Amino acid sequence: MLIKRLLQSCSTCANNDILSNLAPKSHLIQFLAGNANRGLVGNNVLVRFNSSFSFSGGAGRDLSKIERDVDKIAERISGSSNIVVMAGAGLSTASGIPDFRSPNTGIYDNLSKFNLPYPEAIFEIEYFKNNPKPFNTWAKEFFPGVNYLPNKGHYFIKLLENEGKLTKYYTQNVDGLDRLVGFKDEGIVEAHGTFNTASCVECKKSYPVEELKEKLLQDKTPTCPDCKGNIKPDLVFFGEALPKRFFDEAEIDCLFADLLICIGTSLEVYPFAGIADAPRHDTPRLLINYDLVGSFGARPADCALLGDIEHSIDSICNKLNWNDKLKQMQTQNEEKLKIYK
Ligand code: CNA
Repeated sequence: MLIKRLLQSCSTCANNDILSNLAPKSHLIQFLAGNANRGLVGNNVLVRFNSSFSFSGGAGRDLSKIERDVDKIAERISGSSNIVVMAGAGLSTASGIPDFRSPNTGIYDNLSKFNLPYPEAIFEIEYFKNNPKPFNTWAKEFFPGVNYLPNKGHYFIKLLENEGKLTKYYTQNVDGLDRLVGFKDEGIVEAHGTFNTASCVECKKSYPVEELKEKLLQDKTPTCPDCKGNIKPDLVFFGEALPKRFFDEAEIDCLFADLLICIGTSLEVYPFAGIADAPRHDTPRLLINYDLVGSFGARPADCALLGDIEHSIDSICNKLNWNDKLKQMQTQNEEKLKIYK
């Protein structure tokens, strides 16, 4: 939809170039970069859309029209070499990290002790400036490298990269588990930020992340030595801008993708969720999630494995004969992680 909109706003010449695949990639990059602040992924601050208002939910979803045969899905993966993966909190629930919205286990259902005015307030910048305690308590538990290990889902995405099939991995997660399976800067866009750096929310001065971690683990509230503003890790809160790389790279990666895989997200948080709609209309899209989300089911080449993510990954790997490779990667990496602990 975004690409269509871009094509409509593009000159006839460039439009024809794109459609006939003759446009040099550099020309497209320039064109898209100039338009990056428009369109579905173009709202550059983090917002949550209620699904009833979302661009993509609702009409057009039809489970009977979605390919769900794992043999066919494995064939698509096998035949693809420019895969874009987008992931959300559901990818990490098998590691023990709760997502936002799952009933009973999700973070939003377990916030009553903080007396928040509404659940999302815990990740809202204006709320944090006045009351950092709820977020700091959450961050103490989920600081990367403290309590949790990557699971099969993370290793599967890394295996796609090792097999030369992955264009890029876009994640909303801030738990750092992707880094623990070996993703380096060039292969991953952490669209909602990272725990690797920290800064003052008022004067923006950077703050040593080890010091932040130490204070949070001791239940202290770190403040800026200069202006006394509250310190937070550089995660993107609701109301804050996403990193520039997200806008520079997501649309172009999706335009050239031959498969989009969407794992463990409710597709309710924008602009990240817009990635799902950014590939060409006939580009295959695979959803791996408990439930049908976003616009999945509305396009001709949509497919889905609905159910537990690790179970779905097992069945794909079975078909691709990747189970041994994945197991070996996991075992070797976990040995390494033990050494570094
Ligand atoms: P969400 O809105 O909570 O959606 C998660 C989705 O995953 C839902 O559709 C669930 O049904 C599905 N799901 C959960 N577990 C499984 C499973 N085992 N198998 C199959 N499906 C499953 O989370 P989103 O990521 O869509 O929301 C975006 C927010 C959440 C981003 O801003 C993240 O930064 C934020 N978040 C991140 C983490 C993390 O880093 N691990 C944890 C919690 C929240």
